[in-house]
Amino acid sequence: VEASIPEPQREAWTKHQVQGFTDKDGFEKEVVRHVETTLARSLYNCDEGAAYSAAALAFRDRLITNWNKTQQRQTFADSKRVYYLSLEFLMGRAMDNAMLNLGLKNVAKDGMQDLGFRIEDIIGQEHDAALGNGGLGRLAACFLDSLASLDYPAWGYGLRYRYGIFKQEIINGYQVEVPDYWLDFNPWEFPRHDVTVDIQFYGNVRKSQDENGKSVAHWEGGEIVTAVAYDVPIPGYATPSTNNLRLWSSKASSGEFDFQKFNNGDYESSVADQQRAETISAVLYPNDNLERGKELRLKQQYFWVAASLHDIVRRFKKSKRAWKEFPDQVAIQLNDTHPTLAIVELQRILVDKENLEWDEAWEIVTSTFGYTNHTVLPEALEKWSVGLFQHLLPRHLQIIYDINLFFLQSVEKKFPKDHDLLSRVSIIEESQVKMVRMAYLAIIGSHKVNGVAELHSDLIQTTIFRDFVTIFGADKFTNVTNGITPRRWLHQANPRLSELIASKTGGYDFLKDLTLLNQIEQYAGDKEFRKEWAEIKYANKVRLAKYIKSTLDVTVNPAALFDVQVKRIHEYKRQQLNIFGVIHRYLALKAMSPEERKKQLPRVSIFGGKAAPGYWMAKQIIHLINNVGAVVNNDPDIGDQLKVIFLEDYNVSKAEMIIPANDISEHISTAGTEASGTSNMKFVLNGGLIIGTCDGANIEITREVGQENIFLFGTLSEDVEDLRHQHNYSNHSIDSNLSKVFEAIQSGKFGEPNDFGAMISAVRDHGDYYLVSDDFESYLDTQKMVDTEYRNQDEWIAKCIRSVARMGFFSSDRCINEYAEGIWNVEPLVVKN
Ligand code: GPK
Repeated sequence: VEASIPEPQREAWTKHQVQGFTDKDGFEKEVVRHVETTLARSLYNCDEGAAYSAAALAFRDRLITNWNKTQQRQTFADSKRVYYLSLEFLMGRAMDNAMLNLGLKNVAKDGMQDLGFRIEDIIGQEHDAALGNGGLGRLAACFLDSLASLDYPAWGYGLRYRYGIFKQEIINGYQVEVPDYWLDFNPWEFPRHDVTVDIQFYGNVRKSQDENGKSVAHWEGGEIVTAVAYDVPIPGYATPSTNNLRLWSSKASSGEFDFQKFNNGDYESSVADQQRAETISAVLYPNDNLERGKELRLKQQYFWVAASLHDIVRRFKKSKRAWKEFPDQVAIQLNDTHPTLAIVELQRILVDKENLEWDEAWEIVTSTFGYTNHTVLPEALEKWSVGLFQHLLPRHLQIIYDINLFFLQSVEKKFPKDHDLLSRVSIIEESQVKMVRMAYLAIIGSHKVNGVAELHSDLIQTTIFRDFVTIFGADKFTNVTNGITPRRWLHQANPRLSELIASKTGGYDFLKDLTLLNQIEQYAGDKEFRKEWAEIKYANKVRLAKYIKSTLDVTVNPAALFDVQVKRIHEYKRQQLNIFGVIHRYLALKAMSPEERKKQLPRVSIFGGKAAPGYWMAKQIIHLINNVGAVVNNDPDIGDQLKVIFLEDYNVSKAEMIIPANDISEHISTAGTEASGTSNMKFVLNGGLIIGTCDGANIEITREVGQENIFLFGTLSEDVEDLRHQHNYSNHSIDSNLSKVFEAIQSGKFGEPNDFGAMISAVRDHGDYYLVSDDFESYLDTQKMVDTEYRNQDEWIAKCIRSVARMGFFSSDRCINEYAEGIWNVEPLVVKN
């Protein structure tokens, strides 16, 4: 590796090498220096915002020291690296995580106190980095934490959106979206104005012949947009390893800024061109489990994929290895189909730019990529019209046609004359408007395809991708059950619980090997331990109750059972089933005598989550929840017996406060629809029990914690299709409890009934696709069991302790190790301090 500084001058560099602070004094010195120089303020005008900024800058400097070491080590070792391509990274706040991963939180806490601030207030100043919608984006963030903590040489690649997921406001019970402009001050990124890639769009393809008579494609004309790298350091826990998340931002290329126009006085339109270029990375599409085929989205995808691949190839070429070694140096994981164009782009680079033969190039491509599927919902499977491709990426469309041709020829050879099969597996869907099926392209261009929980991986192999299992064999398809990082979701979100566990397991090793949690199982019967456990839970509930009081002015009793469902609002996730259950509970309470009512177990039903702005039904569900809350919470007959809370603007930092306060959490999707779920893992790890369906990772959670520690109900996935069929072809009957709920809504008790007409008829008149009516009775029965069991607090807490003890499997460390071994074939690379 070449160094820019010649040997004789390196001594000065070594002598002055930045070490970074290690103690309180060093930290304070850095904070004061940043307040007084970087921020140009002083002790006379340092508010909490400035104190946060300075502390964050101090930690950023500290991280970058480790980051430099890690990158140098990786460059020298030149071993295989993993590249995780994701359109979403839902990182949340960085500072608390950085402090904990570096083991410097106490240093910072004491230091800030010396300087006149409380660390919690300072942490609270940070704006979430919300570059994601929900589970898929948060999974990517947990993976980055695990990759660094396990010392894997890994890079994340994504887009630097100027606007992350919108901020949700609730106005008169309705969701209102407000833009999330989060880049005003972001100390966690390093702009790399020297790391740029020019990206081409539109234009046309000219073919010529080289000296050997081989046909060569030239993609010409069109427009150029420049990608600029912004690097975000990702610290591992209890290791100096600090990986890189590289986010691309778009700007007009300097060649593109039209000086002709400018000189002719057409200043406005030259600036407009500039803005058009910047639009590419301007905004995150706010859809979860839904694809809408917008041109700008495809532009985003190609922009990001092309810039990332250019970067990866540039790094590979430095090593001067032969192309066939590329897959020994590079593993690229596709987080859903969003980066599928990377397959086509690498083939294009190898064939058009590097002059490799098609077959040799294709062998390299397919050995490099792995594809993770995150959903079986048909409306979420990406398809792009051939026309749009032809217009935006003409050369890529040709390559897709060739990939498809060679693939179909191989299928034809193996399964002669099965024309139905050929049309079923063709990358091109021969519909009215021809479409490119991205999932098929991803499968054909990868060496492994995985689902994210056992049931989900089985389902993709037996339903949406079954023809591909026939063609490629079952070995190409695998399962990697999702996981979560225990650093953020236990240690950071629930420090007291983490401390209690550490006190019984001999320190914090469990944060690196979560299976060590099994050592706390022996304390499930220990009175003293249970008492401490219950105190921590209660304190977490008090904290949430205070937050509810301050934001919604509703008083909730922390002794009540806290029942939480927070996640994106979607019909398949069935928040409607939950709120119908709440209405049923309310009606039942109203029908009781006051004495009887008092004997019931008090409950707080807590909801939260965003609806995609264009998802009308999801917005109606939010509206109904809020209307029910307005009635129930103000009904003097009800008092503490039932409260219904909708928490505005659910995001990562709110999750860190809400999840530790749960007694019960709801994961009640229609069986077969939730690929995995990851909040189910977070809730149990924080000492709550689940009410859930046999879906996604709920099934494996049951296997781990034991059937007696989870409240399962509802239709099984193998019965879903038959039930749907029955709904459509026979009279679909609604049981009396659900009918009464509908009647109450239609009576106008919860606001204008017409607002909720469509929600009711979806169940009653339009086939009840999500099986709300089928599962309603068993849902109510199971909630009754929850009430009964909660009354026995000793046994309840014992169940929670046993469950936490058995959650080791769900660490994202286990999950990343499975990817590393089974898909990427990469080894950790230890960085010395
Ligand atoms: C799946 F397809 C998608 C999507 O567009 N967005 C998203 O968040 C989620 N997901 C699944 O819905 C979850 O079940 C799963 O746990 C998560 O991805 C991570 O795999």
